[in-house]
Amino acid sequence: MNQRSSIPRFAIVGHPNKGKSSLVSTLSQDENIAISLMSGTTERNQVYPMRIDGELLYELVDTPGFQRSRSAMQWLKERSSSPTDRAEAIRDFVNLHQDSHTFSAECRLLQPIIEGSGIIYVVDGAIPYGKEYVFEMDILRWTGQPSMALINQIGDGDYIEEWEQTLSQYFRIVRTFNAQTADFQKQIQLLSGFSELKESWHQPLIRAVSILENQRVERRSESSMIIMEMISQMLALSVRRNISGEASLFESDQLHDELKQELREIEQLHRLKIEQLYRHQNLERQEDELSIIDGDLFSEDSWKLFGLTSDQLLAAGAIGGAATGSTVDLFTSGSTLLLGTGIGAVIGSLTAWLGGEKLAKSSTAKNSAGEKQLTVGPIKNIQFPYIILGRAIFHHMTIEKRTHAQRTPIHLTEDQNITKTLFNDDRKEFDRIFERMRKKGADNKQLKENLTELINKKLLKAPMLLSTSTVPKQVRKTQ
Ligand SMILES: Nc1nc2c(ncn2[C@@H]2O[C@H](COP(=O)(O)OP(=O)(O)O)[C@@H](O)[C@H]2O)c(=O)[nH]1
Ligand SMILES: [Mg+2]
Repeated sequence: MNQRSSIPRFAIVGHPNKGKSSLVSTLSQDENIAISLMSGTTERNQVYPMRIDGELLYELVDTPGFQRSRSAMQWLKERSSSPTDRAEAIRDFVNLHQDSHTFSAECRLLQPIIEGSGIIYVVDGAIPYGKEYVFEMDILRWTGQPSMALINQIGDGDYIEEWEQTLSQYFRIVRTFNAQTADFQKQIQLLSGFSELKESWHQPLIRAVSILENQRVERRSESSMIIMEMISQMLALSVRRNISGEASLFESDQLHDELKQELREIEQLHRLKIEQLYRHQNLERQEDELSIIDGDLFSEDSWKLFGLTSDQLLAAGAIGGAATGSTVDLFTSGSTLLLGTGIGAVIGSLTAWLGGEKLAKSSTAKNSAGEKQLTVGPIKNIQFPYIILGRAIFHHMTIEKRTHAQRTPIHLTEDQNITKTLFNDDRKEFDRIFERMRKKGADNKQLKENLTELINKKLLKAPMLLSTSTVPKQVRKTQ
């Protein structure tokens, strides 16, 4: 057997609009496959390879779906006289109708199956079984190729049991599978199911599963580094400019804006890195729907969403208090500039909790050339690393669980308890690292390594910590 023929290939077939292309997108991690309510979006067969690190694991053939299964079946029945010549009848059918308009959809979807592809038959579990499906299932059965049926529930209706009963008469394996939201485990289970369909697929698909599992671990560990780098950069960031004489309020304001802008850019850049790592290159972002995850790092929502409870703030304030004081206030009155406008209320209450600690301080000093400089930052606020880390973890979690069939903009549900839940168990460890970063500088190699490790653990646990009550549907396997 040559290398190519041992690569499992699956033809995804079924009625139009049942989520075939969605399934292909999810299983090939390809966001560029057209998914649409309009029938006929997939007009030709298209082969989508699933590759990881250049290795081809399996291939999926997206087909247009059946159009005239009833008349096709009629033709086949007239042609075949016994079960032994059915596969041949299918081949004849394709050869004869290849160029005709009438059965173009049927010919296209049968072609890869004749050539040895496995069959994945997709139905919509939200609508009831109808007689017209029987022709499709019969045709597929006649090909004699290994097959599996997937019930993809697109709407609210629930006819899953009815479908299971029917499908199990035609397919050896029947499963529910939401093509758009299937989590990693569900995808792995599906591939393992495929591996049972044909002996020569077993090894390659078991290998595919283990490569996918590795990919997941590696992506998390790379993400931890990306997030750590982001935090380290943000915690170390300060901006400065030369001034003559006393700094004006205007100059100070400008520098604060500059700091804020640079922090936002750092966050954006690292988010993009994580999205790219997960092969989400073109995430659609509708700003109004992205009020929080894509929202402003300095918006009130961010502070609330990833902010600590007042108890936690008080506790953390005791540690944080000792870490500050290295910067000199610009204004003799002792009032320090606060970052930006519009977050006054939040900052106000934070400062109250923190006993006067400010977000970013301004200071003046002379540089080595003897020039007077105004500096804003770095931000020493004890709350700050938790905000940026909380946002990063939630963003990562959203990206990690997002299938490539999902095309709606990403958004977060508002949950005031996210940070509390996220850092409930190991808050002290993070506190220690952040405190030392404030003292030693955020670029310390050892601290960065420790932080990466902690983040890595957190990325693994975050989905459990933040899980809602939605438990994925049980796998239903009929045989
Ligand atoms: N809610 C939901 N919608 C889905 C799911 N799968 C497909 N759809 C929607 O159904 C329509 C058709 O999907 P598509 O994958 O293009 O189906 P195909 O015609 O069989 O290839 C699109 O509007 C999808 O957004 C699913 O699992 N859940
Ligand atoms: Mg399609």
